[in-house]
Amino acid sequence: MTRHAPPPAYRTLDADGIRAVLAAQPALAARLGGPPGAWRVREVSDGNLNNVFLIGGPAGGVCVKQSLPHVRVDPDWKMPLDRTAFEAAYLRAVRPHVGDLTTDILHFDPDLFVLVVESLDRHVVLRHGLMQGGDWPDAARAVGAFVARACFHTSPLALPFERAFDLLEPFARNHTLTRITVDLVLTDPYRVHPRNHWLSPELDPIAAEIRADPAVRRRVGALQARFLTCRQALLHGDLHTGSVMVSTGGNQAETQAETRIIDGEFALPGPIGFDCGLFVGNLLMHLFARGDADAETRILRDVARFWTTFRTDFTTLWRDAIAAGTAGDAVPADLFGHDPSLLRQAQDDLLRDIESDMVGFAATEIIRRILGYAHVPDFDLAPDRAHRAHRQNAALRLARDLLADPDRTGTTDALLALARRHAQAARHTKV
Ligand code: SR1
Ligand code: MG
Repeated sequence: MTRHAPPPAYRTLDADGIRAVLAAQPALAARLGGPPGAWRVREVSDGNLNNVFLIGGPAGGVCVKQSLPHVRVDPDWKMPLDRTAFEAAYLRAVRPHVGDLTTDILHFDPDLFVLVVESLDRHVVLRHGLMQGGDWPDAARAVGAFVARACFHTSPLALPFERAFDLLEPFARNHTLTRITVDLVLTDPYRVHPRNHWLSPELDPIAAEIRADPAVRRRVGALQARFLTCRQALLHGDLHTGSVMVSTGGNQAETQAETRIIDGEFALPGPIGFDCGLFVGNLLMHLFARGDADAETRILRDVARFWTTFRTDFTTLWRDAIAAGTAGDAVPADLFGHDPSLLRQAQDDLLRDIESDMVGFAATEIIRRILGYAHVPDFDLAPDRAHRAHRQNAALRLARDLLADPDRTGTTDALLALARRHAQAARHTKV
């Protein structure tokens, strides 16, 4: 799917171009209703890579996402267009298993690299909602359920290996975006590189410490190997809080708030703990960015809820498939002579590996979002530069400790305890 020069039919769409593309698709035109001239086109591009528009008509709305031949936030960084094709393929692969935890794909244009999905115009990006002080107590559970279902059903735990390999193979060619992850997430922060940057010289010592620590480097090497060699399931590949939409009005009083996982363009075969770790790492950064006791309670609650839901749902799906005789080739029940306790131990072993990967990848996500190329805006919540540096420093120290001692920190309980300790220490240190 990788192409380096835009195909002749490709052009970057403006509002009129979007109206023309939608008008040419009768089902989309009917969904919007009225004449194309009456459709409102609003650009809502927020990520680093693509143009995104919400289109509203008298009858309804759609969301249009188009790949650009470069990184959206850096036009000098040229890039092939195939990422929306991977996102469309990811949606097709997981939607049957996750239903309304993601969006319905309405149309994909392979010449324009335009993906049309349901409009989520009554939702906000979870990261933005959290930054505005909102609380979505069910969102972490929904993301846990999403990862459990999407990963279980695309793995050889659920499928004969031939079907799993056929499903995963096209995503192994998502080279451009996987290269971004290998470089920006898992490599750059551990070397001196011009793409790295951070906002305050106060972070120079911890950045140097992280780069120099042999235990950190050893663990990062192991995580790089896990990421590139452990093809457990089809991953979302970029599951941060900017890839989660929550319905507005969601707060403790609203129990029916909806959660949707979007933006699966980084999809690839990989270790399940990578998706878990990106989500958890972004939750933890929000905790440190806010820096108050209330955020600590809510975010640690969400981390625990995410993991508990993921673990419970994944295990249940697996046990149900075994009971129904439909499970895949990996860890087959008859290997254990129908000894249920031995089978449970084998399942616990695999879940422990995922949990330990989750903690490691959460740490690498924190480090790359503070010291690498693509930062998160959560730390802008700090009242001034000194507080921002202080909070980022605390998050980085947590991440460093998680990487340096994986045998002691590789469980959710250990992660929660250490995060609490670092958050409280940061609160009680004078800035
Ligand atoms: C050049 S892309 C930088 C980052 O933005 C995306 O959302 C991914 O997180 C990627 O690492
Ligand atoms: Mg994205």
